[in-house]
Amino acid sequence: MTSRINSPMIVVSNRLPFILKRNQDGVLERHHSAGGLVTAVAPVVIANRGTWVGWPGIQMNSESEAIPEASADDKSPTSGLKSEQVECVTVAKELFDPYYNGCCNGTFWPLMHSMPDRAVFSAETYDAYRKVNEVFAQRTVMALKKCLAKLDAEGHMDVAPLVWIHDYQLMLAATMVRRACEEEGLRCKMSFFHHIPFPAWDIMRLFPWDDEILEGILGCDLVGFHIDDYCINFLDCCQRRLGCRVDRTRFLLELDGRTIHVKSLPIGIPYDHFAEMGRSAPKILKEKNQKIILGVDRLDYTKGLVNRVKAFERLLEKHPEHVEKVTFFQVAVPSRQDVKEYQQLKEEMDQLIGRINGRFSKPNWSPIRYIFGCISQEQLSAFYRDSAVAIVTPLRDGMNLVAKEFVACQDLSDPGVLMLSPFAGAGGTMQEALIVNPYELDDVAEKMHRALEMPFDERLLRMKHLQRREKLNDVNFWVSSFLQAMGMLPCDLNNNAHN
Ligand code: ADQ
Repeated sequence: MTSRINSPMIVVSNRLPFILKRNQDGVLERHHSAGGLVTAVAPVVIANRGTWVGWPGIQMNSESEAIPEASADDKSPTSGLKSEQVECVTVAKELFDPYYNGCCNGTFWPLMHSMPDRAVFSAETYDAYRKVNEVFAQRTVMALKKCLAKLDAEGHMDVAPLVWIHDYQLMLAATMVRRACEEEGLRCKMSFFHHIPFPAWDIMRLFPWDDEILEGILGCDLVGFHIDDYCINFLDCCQRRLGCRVDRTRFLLELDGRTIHVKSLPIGIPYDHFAEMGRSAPKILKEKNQKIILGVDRLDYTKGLVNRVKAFERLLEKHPEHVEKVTFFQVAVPSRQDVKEYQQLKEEMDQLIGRINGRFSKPNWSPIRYIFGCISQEQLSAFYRDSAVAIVTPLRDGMNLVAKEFVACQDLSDPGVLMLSPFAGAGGTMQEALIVNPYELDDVAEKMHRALEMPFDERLLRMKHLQRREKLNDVNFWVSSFLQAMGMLPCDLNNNAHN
């Protein structure tokens, strides 16, 4: 169901909800970009005459170069998004690199994941971050003005558009937009959703300009995180760094006479879509009685891939009965390959997997199969369904959607087992998973053994509960919970989810 709200929505995210590519003749074409956020939010933008502000993924020829309409055979969720509903942010490469690779991925990503030793603090890249946020804010204000002009022409002077800013790449934009609105007398409601963890005060304070970041986010009326722990960390930082008055029971805080709501809004997946893919995807080929332990992640140091592979090696050492019976299948999606840390991680994985395969392989069996690349959603769903165990063991993760997608694809006639880190946001609610500390390699190995040996009845009981919860708390529920928190939806549209 597409949520109909009374106000147009302006979504602001680093990337547009589709990818732009040039064909051989240099003409721009739209390509589908998969992901639950796009699937859930694009229909709301389309149905409510909204706008999406973002970077198109390529260098445009000029600021005024036209965005193409969707092609006639485009069946993706963004096909109904007209080019006039897209506000394209163009930034020169010299500025974009220090903003994106430098500050977003080199500073905020490790800092927010509580890995400060990996974070680089640089006045230069942070300055680029400020400037790029300013460009996004200007584009957002342009979109807002267009929106208000239409509303005013139709006599809807009482309707305030909703601006929804996404993620750690844009933490300063809200305050910049608010300032412009105050100066120019523009009306809007503003919200921010943070997709990754928010760290504790003693980590956040390491960032030399932490006060600007906190104030930047507080330009909003509603600030959303995946789980309560991140909300509490954020409230704590605002109280201690900015001296805000904070209500820790109702998650409210005050700044300059304004009240800001902080709320946990755990994201879900397009559950029915994955469940259908799980039913229809062709079976994967594997030897009879062979079991698969599956890992699916972007190749990122927060995802705990190295620990996981080492734990699998211990499993083979301690439980040799699994040799030739179990294969560890890891899909690692290339990510941020311009950043040195990510190149080093790739080398480390290549060497580690090469060593373990060299040590344990038999003529007809290798312990680890490793894909460094993307696979189609259909293949991914088949692997989710046909694996005995999914191992989702990030060292830290905002939520983690792979855990949820695995659950949605399960066939209850032979359900798999989910192993999950407590340091993922998902670890807090998916309690029927086998919860395992990714730093404790012996325990990970033992729990792999337990998962592989788990009796059918226990697998079924755990999986039934997991499926029920994820189906109720899907991505559409997430969007309507958000809209309700912004006062955009009546409560009865939002009454059916449980833990
Ligand atoms: P990510 O860090 O990207 O997201 P995650 O939540 O696991 O992490 O999402 C990864 C997505 O990529 C999944 O939807 C998955 O299906 C897809 N994917 C993975 N491997 C793939 C492959 N080989 N081929 C095709 N698709 C693949 C950030 C935060 C998370 C948070 C999300 C949403 O870091 O913590 O859950 O945003 O808020």
